[in-house]
Amino acid sequence: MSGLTESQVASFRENGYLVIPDYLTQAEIEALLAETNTLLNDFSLDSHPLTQFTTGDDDQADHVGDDYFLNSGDKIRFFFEPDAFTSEPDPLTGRAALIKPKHLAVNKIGHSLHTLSPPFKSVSLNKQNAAVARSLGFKDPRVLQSMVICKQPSIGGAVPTHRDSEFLYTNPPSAVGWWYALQDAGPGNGTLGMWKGSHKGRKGGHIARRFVRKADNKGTEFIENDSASLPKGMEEEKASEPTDKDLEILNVKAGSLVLIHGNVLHKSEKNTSPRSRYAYTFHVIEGADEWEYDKRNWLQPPEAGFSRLYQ
Ligand SMILES: O=C(O)CCC(=O)C(=O)O
Repeated sequence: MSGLTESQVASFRENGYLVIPDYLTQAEIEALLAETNTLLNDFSLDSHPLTQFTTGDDDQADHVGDDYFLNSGDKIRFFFEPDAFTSEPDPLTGRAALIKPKHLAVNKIGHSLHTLSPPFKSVSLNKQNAAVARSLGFKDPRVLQSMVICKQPSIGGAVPTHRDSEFLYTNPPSAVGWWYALQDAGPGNGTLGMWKGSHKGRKGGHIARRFVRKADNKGTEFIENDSASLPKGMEEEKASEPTDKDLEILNVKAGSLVLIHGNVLHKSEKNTSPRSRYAYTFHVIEGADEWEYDKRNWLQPPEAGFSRLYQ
């Protein structure tokens, strides 16, 4: 199985991301969309805590702090769009109520599709991805935090600017995101915006803050990072702070893979269009001994450890 070409690796190292069109076959795209629709239609609201998902900074971080979220690392769970609810609580239940059918109200499904859903597992833990990881220099790549991000028509929430290693921190940083467009994603329906080269540098690319579980395990917060903030081998690379002229708004077709360096700054806007923007993403971290997975990360490994990509 061939991995990335030399020029693809060079482009990833230079820009901090790489778009590979037609990475998934049409049959794979259809199988993943069918599975997504089945999951969205079949899950039950009966015992659902109606957890809303925001990746917002600071004051919103508590919203992703309930047990339903914190214990979802080895499960398939459903997180709602904040804009899918009434603004006032229902007088009978005392809770905000859904104003959309549930399949149009979900922000994301996560976080272990790569182990629990056969179609998602087969596009995650496979030889092609192992070859890509080898090209990127991984010694013992481990897969974690898989999810479908739905970006529902007109209410699909924005994802604020962040670096993935802030959330899945190893010391030193090693995360890379695999992001598959399951539908066309472009300006208008909440596609990815990437700051070219922002993974590098004395300032620009540093992991300066981290998203962690609070000490009492009740909720999450951002803290200052006082451990290594750049991946091995990048310590000497210098670049200036990213500016908006470095921002590329991706326009990608369904089936494209976007590889996202864990230190690169990126975001996505709210989907205000009538077209959904389903994407499947998982992350890879270095599992070899010299990289320590942080015990305060929101997602902790299952007993058997995170899924190996090299078999
Ligand atoms: O799919 C999106 O809108 C954002 C994804 C993202 O930022 C991530 O997976 O790190």
